[in-house]
Amino acid sequence: MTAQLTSTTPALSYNQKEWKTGYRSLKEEFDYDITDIEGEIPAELHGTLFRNGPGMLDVNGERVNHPFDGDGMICAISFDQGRAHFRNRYVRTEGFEAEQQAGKILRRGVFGTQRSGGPLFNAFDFKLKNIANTQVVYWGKKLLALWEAAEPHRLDPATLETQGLEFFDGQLAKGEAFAAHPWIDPSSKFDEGRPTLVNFAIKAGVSFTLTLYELNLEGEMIQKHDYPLPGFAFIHDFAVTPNYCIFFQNSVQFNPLPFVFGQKGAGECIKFQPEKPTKLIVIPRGGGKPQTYEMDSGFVFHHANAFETEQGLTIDSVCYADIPQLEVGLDFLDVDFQNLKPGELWRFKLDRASGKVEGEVKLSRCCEFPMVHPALVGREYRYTYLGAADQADGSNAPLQGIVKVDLQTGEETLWSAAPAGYANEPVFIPRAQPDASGCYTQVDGAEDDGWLTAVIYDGKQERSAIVILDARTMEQVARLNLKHHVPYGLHGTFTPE
Ligand code: 3ON
Ligand code: FE
Repeated sequence: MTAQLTSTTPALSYNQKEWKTGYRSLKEEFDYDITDIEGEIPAELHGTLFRNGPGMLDVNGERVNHPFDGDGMICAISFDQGRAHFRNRYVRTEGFEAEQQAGKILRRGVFGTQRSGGPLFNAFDFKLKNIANTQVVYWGKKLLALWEAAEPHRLDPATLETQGLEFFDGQLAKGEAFAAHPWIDPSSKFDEGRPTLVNFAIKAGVSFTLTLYELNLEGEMIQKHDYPLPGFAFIHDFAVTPNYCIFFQNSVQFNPLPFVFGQKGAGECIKFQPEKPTKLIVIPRGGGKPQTYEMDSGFVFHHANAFETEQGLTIDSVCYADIPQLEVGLDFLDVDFQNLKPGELWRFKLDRASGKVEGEVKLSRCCEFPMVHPALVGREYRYTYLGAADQADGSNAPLQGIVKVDLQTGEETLWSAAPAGYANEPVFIPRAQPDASGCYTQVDGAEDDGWLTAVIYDGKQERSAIVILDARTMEQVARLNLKHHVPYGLHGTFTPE
């Protein structure tokens, strides 16, 4: 037997000083062929990985209060015959242009960024700055940059130039939102089995409204339904199955006064109420009556997937025991990771007959940004891939790896970039070619036969790389070193065109 030395304070896999440097604005816009490549880019990998995230985290040295308030910057990494090209460009939103021109912060942000000049300049200013920073999706021959509380911005897919706000032929009214979490249903019952894009919006106010949208392959809106939403709602994502849209209405309280008087952002006035249940809202996609169920409280931003079962529904989500919020007045760069509750992957099962929802932890390693095979959205599936902490002990930490979870066996496989590397959302790209629609509508071969791509920030070299992993083995296939850093991003999509 070998004696094991145990320590009560295990060494951290990350270095907060290095981690922080990933949150510097990227002020240049690049356009170049990537030449610094380790390993080989698979020759069959063809298409573009679009990513969005807050790239501008200060205006002339005046910093945003929270990274979610940073202006949206799109990266496009195109793969063709073993080669890759990088391009990044800011979304020219109205607010971005005005602030860059003025050289100071002119708009309040939802997460506490204030206009220059103190609370008096912020009180009674309820305008939202559409920062287009959360997701980017190519649909109906349009590239759309999304932010959940406003209209999409349309971009040129080749140059990433901003073309203006998108209203889908007048189907979206000015001021109406189109959330940042669309799902592509690989075979929609509402369009003769063709793929459709399903999305939602929350309209805040004295009373809240939830809107569901469905767009066909041509980008035309084929369904739009409004539902009243009782109580205050902060809903970032949803899940979709062939027949339903599924929402978790986390139990939160909103105290508008600090927002009204210019002291806090609206998002900072939200308080989690762990003693109150989360509402599970199930809405028939054809426009029927919503059903609401109650479940144990928890805070959910992202859902991995959902599918219909004989008993009801199964929903897989990243769930927190408390809303991951910063202490007011604390610089987000000084966040105490260990003090926050980690995200965990949960499986929730709704039994319609009893109306009961049972939850079970599927991965207690700290994780976020779940991803699944695109052809299995809304269908029974086996694998999900997430950004994950390096350590397996379940404590909160920055994401430093990509984890594959086998939901059938419970097996987890980690690829880690620790100690210098920091990860975010993985995007799964099937090896098999998409069908004529340009969508992946079927699993051709094994569900995990494909690649995972992610942007990894190296805190020692202070620059980023794109990694390509083999999703079957979770081994690195290639690492494409960029010439600069990319600030930690949010979401992205792959388009095989
Ligand atoms: O509920 C009302 C309606 C509404 C839509 C009030 C409101 C003002 C809060 C609101 C607006 C919400 C907005 C604009 C939310 C934006 C969210 C955003 C930009 C990002 C969310 C990211 C979520 C996660 C989980 C990120 C995780 C990041 C890491 C693990 C680190 O890389
Ligand atoms: Fe999100």
